[in-house]
Amino acid sequence: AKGFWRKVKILGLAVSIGQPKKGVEWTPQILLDSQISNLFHPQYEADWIGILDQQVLIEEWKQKLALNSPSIESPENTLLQEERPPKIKNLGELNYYMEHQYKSILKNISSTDFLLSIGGDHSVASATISASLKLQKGNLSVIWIDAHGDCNTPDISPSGNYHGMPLAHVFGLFKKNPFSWMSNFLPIQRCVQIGIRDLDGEEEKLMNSIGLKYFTASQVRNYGIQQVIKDSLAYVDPENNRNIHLSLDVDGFDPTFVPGTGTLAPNGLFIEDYSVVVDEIKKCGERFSSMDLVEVNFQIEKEQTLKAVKEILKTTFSD
Ligand code: B3U
Ligand code: MN
Ligand code: MN
Repeated sequence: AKGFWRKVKILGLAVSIGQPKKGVEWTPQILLDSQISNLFHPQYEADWIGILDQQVLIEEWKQKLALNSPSIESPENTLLQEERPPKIKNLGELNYYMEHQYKSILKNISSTDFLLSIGGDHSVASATISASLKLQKGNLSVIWIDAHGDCNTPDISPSGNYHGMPLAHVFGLFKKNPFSWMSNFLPIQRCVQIGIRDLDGEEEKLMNSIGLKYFTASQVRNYGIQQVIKDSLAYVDPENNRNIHLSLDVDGFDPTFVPGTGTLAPNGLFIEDYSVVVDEIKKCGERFSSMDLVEVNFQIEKEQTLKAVKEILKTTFSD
């Protein structure tokens, strides 16, 4: 839009403990070093708030644990550890990390800034969405691009990896909320997913039973992306008055476009699809208020993936 000016605050989320593969935690520093904000149209004034480093925060968490009583954290996990794997792997560490993330967003971002969170794995989304709900006084809808549902609960997750659960968590579907700082939840009808093509059995049943709206990658091909994003926005923002958060898991893209990600799923989206999505969301103007860019793993593949990430950012922050 002409004459549109926006402050973009970039928060690096160097965290990988929501899933088993190393590499995603180095992405924020690599993108900071590649001076990604030079790709943005001058109408966006971009600044890095900083990078939250899991190594530093986990060390801090361990020190606090040692100082306090040994039984302070995650009693559920320690009790059950012998019998079966924990329901959420690295629960104590994730809780500590994401509480910092949540508080850092509330401290550094105003409701008129655009927040760009760069992960890291997709775990971070429950905290970015929870913080954005708080900042926008509950007035928030979410467009979630992913090959996966990320809608497992601890009871049904086949892996125990939290990056497959953040959406179920932020919907308030966990039997018991393990994160005491998290108190803002997203109504299920304020979210739509696009690009879905790899769901777990129980997860799919849950998504269907709660009436979560999603478009599979094959539906995108059948209906066309323009129709899909128009329907999606009409569904989550029927009166054109909600703030929009875009949670972009790069495994939503086709592996030939983004090969550097931990869980590849064939037949995904391309930059042409994304460009249509973002153009449509940008019609919301300042109500397009935040975005996650997650699951980028340059350790798995760097050359094409860095090229792809630059194209994604350039497309997002064009005029
Ligand atoms: N649904 C599986 C796998 C998975 C979720 N998200 C990604 N992979 N990237 C799980 O572990 O919950
Ligand atoms: Mn995914
Ligand atoms: Mn995901």
